Amino acid sequence: MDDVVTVPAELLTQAEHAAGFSAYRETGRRLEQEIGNRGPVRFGDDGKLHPDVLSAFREHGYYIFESVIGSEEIAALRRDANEMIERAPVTRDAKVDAQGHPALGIDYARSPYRFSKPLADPWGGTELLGGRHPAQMAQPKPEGEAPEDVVFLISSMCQSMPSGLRLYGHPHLLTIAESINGEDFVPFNDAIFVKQPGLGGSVAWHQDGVTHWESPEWDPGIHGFNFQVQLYPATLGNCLWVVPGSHKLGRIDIKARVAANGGSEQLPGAVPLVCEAGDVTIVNRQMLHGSFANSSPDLRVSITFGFHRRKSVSGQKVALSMEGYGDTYDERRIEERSAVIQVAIDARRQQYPDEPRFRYEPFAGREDEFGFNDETFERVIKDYNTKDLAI
Ligand SMILES: O=C(O)CCC(=O)C(=O)O
Repeated sequence: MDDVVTVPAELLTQAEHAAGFSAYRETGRRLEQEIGNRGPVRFGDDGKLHPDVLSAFREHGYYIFESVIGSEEIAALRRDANEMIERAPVTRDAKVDAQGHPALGIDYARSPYRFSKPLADPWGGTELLGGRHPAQMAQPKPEGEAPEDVVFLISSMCQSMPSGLRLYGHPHLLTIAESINGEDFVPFNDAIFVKQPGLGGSVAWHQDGVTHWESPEWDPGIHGFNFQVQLYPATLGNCLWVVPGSHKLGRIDIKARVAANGGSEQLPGAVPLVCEAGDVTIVNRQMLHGSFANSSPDLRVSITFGFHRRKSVSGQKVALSMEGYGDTYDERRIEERSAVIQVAIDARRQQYPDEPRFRYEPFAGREDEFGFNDETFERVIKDYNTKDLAI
């Protein structure tokens, strides 16, 4: 076998790291094709996500919807996302961007940017984010000159990207969220994963949820799900990997899984979520999932945002990156954060007046209070991510 990793992972070059994945990728791709959880968005006679798609999602914990976002909208999202990347602080503590202009977000309540070292794993093996990434991924050495820090994760898309706010009001995506989490579904958060070619860091294997593992009401959907909208193709070399069915297993001992796999990050049974630009994935937040250092030549930018059942969030203690932003998710907090959806629906209507508009039940009859305008930007959108509903 010519692609067995024979040098310690921390000493790998970028090229050795990439080459060490070829058999793993082939196996994963075959399994993904066997499962077949991909295709266009399909709705049933009731207007909700088609029951066959919903049950395939519930069975395997993920689904890839093909060609959901059209090329013009993808182009606008790319422009806005690129601008956010370009306007990032030039180093993680800087106040200016690479052009010497004030960096985007220095006046926001929460900085929109998270950085990693090139090809590094910023969370694996640390206590960050509730210690939910217990095993560190391989951190190969980048080829040639590499910057000290690279942008890894960007938040605040509904405030910073006009196209991001409109995406948040997309009728098909919101119908999917409603079909999975009920008419009173609520938002979680949003983040853009940026995996720059030859530089992008890894996201160590993890399960997202932290709140309900011991709950007597635990079930496979209790921690909600995330969308990822792909702005560029997600390739075998840079995509997100998931372990199908793992959302039903409860909390997984990830460290033990990696140890049982000889310490290798190439966990068996995983499938790669290979996508074209404009495809959208849904992934149950209880899935075991992660992505490897991007030693490939291809950029991945994945706009990630999630939704919950209202009852999973209501009255729960703040968690994950929201620690420090309130104590519990009370009715007022849920109302204020959910209002972003209603404003996004109207921002989308203004841009695409002929598209059917999603009716968000919690705000039915109150649409006029939440039209998109300067007043609602100040009241609802500005610093909305200080009210995220993370569990
Ligand atoms: O896209 C990635 O690389 C990581 C995504 C992820 O971990 C998440 O959505 O929770």
